[in-house]
Amino acid sequence: MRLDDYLTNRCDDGRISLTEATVMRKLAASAISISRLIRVSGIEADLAAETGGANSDGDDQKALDVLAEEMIIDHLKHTATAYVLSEEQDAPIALSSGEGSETTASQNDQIMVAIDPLDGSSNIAVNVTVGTIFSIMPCDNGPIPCRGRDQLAAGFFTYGPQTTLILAFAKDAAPQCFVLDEGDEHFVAMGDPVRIPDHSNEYAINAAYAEHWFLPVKSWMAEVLAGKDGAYGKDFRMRWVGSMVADAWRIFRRGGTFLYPGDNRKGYEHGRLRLVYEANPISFLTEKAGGQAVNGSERILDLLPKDLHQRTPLVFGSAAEVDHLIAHHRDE
Ligand code: P6P
Repeated sequence: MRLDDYLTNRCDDGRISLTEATVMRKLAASAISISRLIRVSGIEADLAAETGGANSDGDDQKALDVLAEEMIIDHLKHTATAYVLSEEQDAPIALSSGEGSETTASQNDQIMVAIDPLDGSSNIAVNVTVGTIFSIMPCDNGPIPCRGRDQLAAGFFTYGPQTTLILAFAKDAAPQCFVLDEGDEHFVAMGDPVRIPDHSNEYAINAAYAEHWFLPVKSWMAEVLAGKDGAYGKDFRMRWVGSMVADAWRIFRRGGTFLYPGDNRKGYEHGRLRLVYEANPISFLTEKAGGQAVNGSERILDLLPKDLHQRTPLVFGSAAEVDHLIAHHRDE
């Protein structure tokens, strides 16, 4: 089934609003444009070049980061999107209040979209999968991000060997995966709704920071590295792409656990990832898929955002392995 029909069906049975369907269609259209742009960026190297600026993360901003954001905003302009909250901007971007909107959205049907326009963009120059993460939220009282549990929808696109999308709406029982067809025109559903297995033998963490981890993560890792002779009774393998959307896509397709914990490096006490436009969308999808997503001891989706760019430690994936980490936090 094509994404367009998938959205029409959900509109027809009242599970999503016309606004949500329209915004999703526009996000998909922007992703197709970004996918094409990335593929030629290797040819036009200046696209992957740095702009000399930095984003809120302090990351060097790439020309593609800025272009991706511009493409998304241009696509969302004529929808009932009141604000875009972007990793690349210090403050929310107000879009025209639905003027010329393609939907007859009343003021109270307006929504806002939080985006990481190009997650993992430092990998573009070396041809590693990157992606766009999005969170669709209600906009009842201005550009104030809601708790992750109150998102209307969330998902991410990956730009790699395939261009893919994983998406869930609030009333969905599980996320659905899609892949862009060979003509680069339509996202087509991939099999059944997603379920993350409770148990897995694959974890993703940047082990280069091991000496900086806090005790609960060190204890969890010691158990994992003990393999079948340890508490888990099985051996594990490690993956770390350096692009969260790539690690996340693998976890949604075959299970596993992803950890970007806080550590004692300066500025990393709360990890590296952002709550509003990285952790919340990923955690929304994770719980819809039967997995767990925590900051170590608390459910990510319960955290109240206090700042658009606030960081949070993030552990998500197979429920049993995340449970073990929670137990270590409780024990410590
Ligand atoms: P490190 C990319 O910049 C990112 O935000 C995530 O996509 C990725 O998982 C992480 O940072 C990589 O961080 O510290 O391993 O370079």
